[in-house]
Amino acid sequence: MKTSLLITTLIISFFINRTNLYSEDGYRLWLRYDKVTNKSLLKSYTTQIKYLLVDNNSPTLSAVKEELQNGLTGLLGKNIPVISATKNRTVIASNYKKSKILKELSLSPEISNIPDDGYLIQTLKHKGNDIIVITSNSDVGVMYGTFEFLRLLQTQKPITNLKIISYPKIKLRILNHWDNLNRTVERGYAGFSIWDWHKLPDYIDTRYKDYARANASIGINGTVLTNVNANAWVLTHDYLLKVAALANVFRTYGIKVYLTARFSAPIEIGNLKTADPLNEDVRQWWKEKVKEIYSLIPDFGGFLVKANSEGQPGPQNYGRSHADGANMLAEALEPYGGVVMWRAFVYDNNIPEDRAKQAYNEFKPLDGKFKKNVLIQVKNGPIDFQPREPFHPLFGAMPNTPLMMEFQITQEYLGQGTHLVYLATLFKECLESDTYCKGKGSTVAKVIDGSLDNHSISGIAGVSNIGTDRNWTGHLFGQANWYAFGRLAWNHELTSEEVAEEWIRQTFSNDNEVVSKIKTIMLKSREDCVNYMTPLGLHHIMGWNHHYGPAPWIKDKHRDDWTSVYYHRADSNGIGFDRTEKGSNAVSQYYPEVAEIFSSLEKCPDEYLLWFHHLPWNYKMKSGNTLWEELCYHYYKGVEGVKETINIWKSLESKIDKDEFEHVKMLLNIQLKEAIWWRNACVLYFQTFSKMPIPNELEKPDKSLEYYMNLNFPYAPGI
Ligand code: BDP
Repeated sequence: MKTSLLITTLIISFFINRTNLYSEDGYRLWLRYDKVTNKSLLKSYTTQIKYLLVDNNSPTLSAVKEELQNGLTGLLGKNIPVISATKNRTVIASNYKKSKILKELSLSPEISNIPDDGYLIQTLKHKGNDIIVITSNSDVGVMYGTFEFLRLLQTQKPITNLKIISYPKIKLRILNHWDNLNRTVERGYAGFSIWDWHKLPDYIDTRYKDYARANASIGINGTVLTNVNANAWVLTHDYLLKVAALANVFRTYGIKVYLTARFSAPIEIGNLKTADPLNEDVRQWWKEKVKEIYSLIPDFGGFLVKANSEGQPGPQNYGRSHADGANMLAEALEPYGGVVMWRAFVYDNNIPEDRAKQAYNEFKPLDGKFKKNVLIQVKNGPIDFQPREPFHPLFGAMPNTPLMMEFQITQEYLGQGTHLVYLATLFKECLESDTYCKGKGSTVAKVIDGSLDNHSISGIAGVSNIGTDRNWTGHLFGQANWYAFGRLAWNHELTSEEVAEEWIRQTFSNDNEVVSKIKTIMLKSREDCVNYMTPLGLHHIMGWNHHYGPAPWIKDKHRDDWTSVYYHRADSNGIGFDRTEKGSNAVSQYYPEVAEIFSSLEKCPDEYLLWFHHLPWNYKMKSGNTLWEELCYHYYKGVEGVKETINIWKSLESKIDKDEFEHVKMLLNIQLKEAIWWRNACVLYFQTFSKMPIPNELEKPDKSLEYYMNLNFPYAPGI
């Protein structure tokens, strides 16, 4: 009797502790499908979900079936049989246009009007049977609905009386991989490129499918496989076969592939003497190339182009405009429905003009001159993915051209691979900015979703943070930024908080303490980072070339616009870039309502102060502090923020998988070290100009400025 009791106890405790034995490596991302922990919800789910019916066949619907089977088996802890005729408590996933079964049900009439990618999830009674329907007017819409349904269960939401209608606000939701053919990743901090070019097209890594699943689960429907600093070689026939092999995997999940087109490809791989976009042979070469691509990849998405920027070739090499270049490619792609995403990230150190103004100057006059299948891809801010920038003045300035948003998910300027910085707040800050281009409420979001100017195409791109690291993104919390990009691309009205909460529940746990504490950490993380790196509107003061760590002292390089002193302009009189009328007048590129705010010292938010104004060190801030004191307080506050994050994280030790807990803890310690490094280096450097003391109550840097200036990182990642 006693031994059997002991054995029973041991078995029970084995199962209770099972989760502790299993160590989590992050590979499953937010698609973990672990068994629902809330007992009463689990019971309610298992009574409502007894069978699964996926009618009609297509590769996408097979993938839907597989996902639902795996997902439900995991979440409910039991197998859900697949049936072919409706029974009580069936989940039906089906394309409305093709389904006979659904026609018999009294589905919400709205289904007929839901745009293709959208879906309806509805609970219904039919002939006495309770059923749950996931449907859409397209197969991929059924897939998006499926992932939403699984998300409801993963985040432990009730599923009785469902009627969810959802469709994306933006049409092209695209990841940009800055991946090179040798598998290095420009600004990548999560290992090497996941595209194993050498073994393609014959070897299909299982990661490709998991990559596609993850993207489909958040609505991403396109991927640019190659770096914007492009290599023409990817357009050779052998490489196109490799691209086609990837496209074959992604197609099932509604993801199109795109490539970066190197403007000089006709010379480099086509034996032509020129790449002049108005030259007939060049135009013909691109047409032939595009034809070849579509013969291999019938649903090829199109080209992303970086031209005449940072040394990349482009139409201006031949005295032609960006419109000439973009239109040549657009013409070649047009018969097949492909698009050109032409980047507005252009600036030239030979032009004696504030770098922040150059893209606008170049592109605004071209509004209306692009072919219908061209989108202009604009970075969120006018300089370059800094921890904080005002929105790019091109948003709202080109009403006749669809403008795409380009965000950077990889944290080139926000702590790279080791800082926990949740970017949804940065994305939202930009999307919600009011351009005033059509009066109050003309937000950047409405410019890029096409609603303000009735564009038929719209797009948003995120520079990927994905690599070969087992957990995909290096830092586990990097996954949250991939997730947030996709979710906001689908629906930019979601709040940063909602997205964070979804991600936490799917990634860590539905435990309330875990959810609320991690949410606190995530929501403040970007402001902490701005504070310890570039407070009050400072920008571009990072390390030379690798962009790792602080280096506000960078000067005397071959390009002024790649130095730090160009941007902070600190001297004994003060600090900041005067972009008002008295300075570079970059403010004039904004609509008057916005320009007035940024120009005025009273109205300009502290967050953008030194972006737009050069001010004396003893300038009186709204807080009553001098500018110098305020700068110090912000730097110190940033560091305190990271300390606070570490304490919150530590308090969750018993509730987080051991390996994940340790992984994040170690990275947070690195983040703290680096936040202190940023703070000390910047405060000491700026002090050489302000000649003012660090406020008394703040601890003094323990190292000298010289020490920081002598640090060297020849092997920093990402270049
Ligand atoms: C900069 C990166 C550089 C990219 C460039 C771009 O440092 O590696 O090539 O952006 O977006 O921020 O083209």
